[in-house]
Amino acid sequence: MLERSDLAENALHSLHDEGYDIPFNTQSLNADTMIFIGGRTARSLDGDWNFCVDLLDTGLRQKWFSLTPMAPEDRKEPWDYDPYMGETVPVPSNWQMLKEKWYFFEGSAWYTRALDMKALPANTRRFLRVGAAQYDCKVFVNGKFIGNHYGGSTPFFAELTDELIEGQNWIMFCVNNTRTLDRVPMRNTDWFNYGGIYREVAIYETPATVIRDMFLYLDAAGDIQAEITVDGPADSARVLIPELGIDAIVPLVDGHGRLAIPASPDLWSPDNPRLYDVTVTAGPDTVTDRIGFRRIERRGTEIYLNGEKLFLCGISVHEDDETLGKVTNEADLRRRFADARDLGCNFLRLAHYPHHERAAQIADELGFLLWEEIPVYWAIDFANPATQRDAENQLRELIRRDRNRASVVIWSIGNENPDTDARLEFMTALADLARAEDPSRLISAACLVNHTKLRIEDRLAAHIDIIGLNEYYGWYEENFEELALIGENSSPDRPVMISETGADADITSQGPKTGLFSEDYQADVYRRQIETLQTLDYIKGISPWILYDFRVERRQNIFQRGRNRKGLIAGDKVTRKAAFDVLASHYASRTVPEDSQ
Ligand code: GCB
Repeated sequence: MLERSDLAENALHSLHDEGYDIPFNTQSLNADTMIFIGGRTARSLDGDWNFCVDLLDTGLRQKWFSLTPMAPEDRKEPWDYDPYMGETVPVPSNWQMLKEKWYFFEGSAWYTRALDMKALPANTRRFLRVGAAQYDCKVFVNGKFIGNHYGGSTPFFAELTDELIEGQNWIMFCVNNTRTLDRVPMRNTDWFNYGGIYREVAIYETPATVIRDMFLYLDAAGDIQAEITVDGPADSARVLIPELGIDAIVPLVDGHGRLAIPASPDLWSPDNPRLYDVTVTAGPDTVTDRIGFRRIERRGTEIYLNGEKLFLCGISVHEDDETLGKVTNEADLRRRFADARDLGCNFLRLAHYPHHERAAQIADELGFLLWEEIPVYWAIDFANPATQRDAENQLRELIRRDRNRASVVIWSIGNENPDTDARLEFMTALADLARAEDPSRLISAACLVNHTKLRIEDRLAAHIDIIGLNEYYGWYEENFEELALIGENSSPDRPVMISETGADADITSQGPKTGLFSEDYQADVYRRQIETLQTLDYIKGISPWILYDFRVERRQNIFQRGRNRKGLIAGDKVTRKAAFDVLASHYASRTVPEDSQ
């Protein structure tokens, strides 16, 4: 047993120490270590990585990361795991999708691969980027602990300038997807707890002066605000938008600078998804992006896009696939938008956590509006400062990743959380943080209805711009008439959107022909919902639940069989259910100009 070796200071201590993971929970890889990657060349580390599941955290207890690569015949001790040889898995992937015996595995898993590097050129830095790892990811390079990241769906970076050597290096990740009481989300969710490194991993080389962040948006006065953050010596940054004739110098103080640039861009909208090439240079570093400029506001109970009233014809989506799990790709994302287009949508709710960054890039290009969300879902340890730090960091990482995307119009800070004092304080801080990070978008959350008093009642509503409401009249709430009563009893002072509604339908041969879980029943719920919601004039959008059926552990009746079947399209992402057409014809009727009705 490795506990005898000099890797462990004391054999028995390492067997008995239950604080073994504390040194590896620094959360030092966070929003502050991000760099801007638009226009940079990535060296992909995707592909086969050595892999081992580690239910008991033996690897952290025994410090597997400090084992030195050695031929088996030269070893003096019997290693309990060999990071350098054995089974491999592809990255990105979720281990649940690779082997049946890993389907319900929750715990740590180790990923290891070699990386050959050339000598570090002068004045160069190196950064590792992981697109997403669910949930806690500890990074080790050449036997050294570099830091860890909390949050299953946002990217993180580790600077490796001083760590990578010329020749062969070893990168190791310990990824843990255990559901715990202090995490965001907590232990109980209505989606599958996928594990692993499921988005791309890459190395970036930058000059010594690196542009960490750039954020361009149209402000209320009609100027383009440019905010730049640079790490390294540079007095100014240059912003170029050739098609707008913009060539502006942003002075930097302590690496930060902001400038209002007068401009008259052709405004981005779903009908006119106009994007501009933007280049930012600071000293030797240059980054690029394609950015659309638009204004989203709320006044009274209305939402305005570029000064025009807006109704959000939406659909909610999870990041889930029958064979890939949470891994997505270009074709999968484009199919999603094509289906949303067929439905007549101008809006998608990307629930319940940050989706792959390509989603918003494609939405920018195709002209869809987006709601993006962090997984402050159901119960959260709202009174715990560590949980709050985690939620705030995930929100910051999401906003910094996507705040140049014109398509993203709403940051959602939570879903169906109980209205306690601790929650109000926690979520008000999130709303404030979102506004501080980004004044150019609206804030929402799925709020609560008082089902006894039959009215919208949630103290959080006063702190957000759009009141999201998840309601399942016709499904969980059987008395359908109450939906109209909630409408009559509520007089919100800001826009409301139905952020979820729907019903399950199992359209396989095992599904019922009538009643709950039948295709007809689902279609009928949609008909009745549409009829009732049309009468409530403060409702400014709907995004029913959900585009595709998705995998979830907690649904195990004979029709669900491990799936939430509220999709308008089955889990094959091809077979449309009758409710698809019901919603499509409603959205088609809404797009007829009012004066021709
Ligand atoms: C909800 C949740 C969503 C569930 C959905 C359902 O209210 O926000 O995550 O999947 O209901 O199907 O019950």
